Amino acid sequence: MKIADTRKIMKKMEKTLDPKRYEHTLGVAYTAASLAMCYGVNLEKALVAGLLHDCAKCMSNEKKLEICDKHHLQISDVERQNLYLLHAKVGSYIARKQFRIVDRDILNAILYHTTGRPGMSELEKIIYIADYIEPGRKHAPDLPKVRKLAFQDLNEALLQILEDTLEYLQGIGGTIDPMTKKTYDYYEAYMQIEKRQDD
Ligand code: DGI
Ligand code: FE
Ligand code: FE
Repeated sequence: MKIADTRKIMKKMEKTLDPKRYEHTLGVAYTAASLAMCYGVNLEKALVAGLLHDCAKCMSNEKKLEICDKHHLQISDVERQNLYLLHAKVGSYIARKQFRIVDRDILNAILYHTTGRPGMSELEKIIYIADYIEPGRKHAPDLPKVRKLAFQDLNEALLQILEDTLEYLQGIGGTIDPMTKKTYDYYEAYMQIEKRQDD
């Protein structure tokens, strides 16, 4: 069964998002599709999650807060201090309600695309990584290295991005979401264990 009408989602995103965000969205969708090909993950799911991951990005803070309030989506302290973080939670909600996505993995990939989470699925990792490495991204450190790594080892790429993100946030004095830190700690330990098993 078809998961969703990707062309319809694309048209809707073109209307909802500003041109730069739409370009980024296409970049993420096609990068996610390439990673899905590389790792044998469902291609259509990667495309749909990529297309919808920032569907709430161009929404005003008031509107995001209103949706959270109306539909009882819990807002954490860090989210309240950094309202842009809410676009992931609200985006996942919109994907379910407005785009009728029922696939839990796609909804989680949208929900955790900004912070990650411990024990991410392959699809969640792919969206998290594609968001960071898509061709339109210019400013992150180590981009050529991370882009190559993404097609060699999903977990290594994930850990590198988490490390760079934490460093960036510390540098600008941004509040670190406990989930971002938890995800980093989890994959840092996970990779240590994996390396020890290789010895
Ligand atoms: O929506 P995008 O810009 O495409 O990407 P995104 O949803 O991954 O958001 C990226 C921004 O989120 C980037 O500036 C880093 C920030 N971010 C990631 N983790 C945290 C965070 N910001 C805060 N305050 N705390 C976090 O833990
Ligand atoms: Fe985002
Ligand atoms: Fe994004």
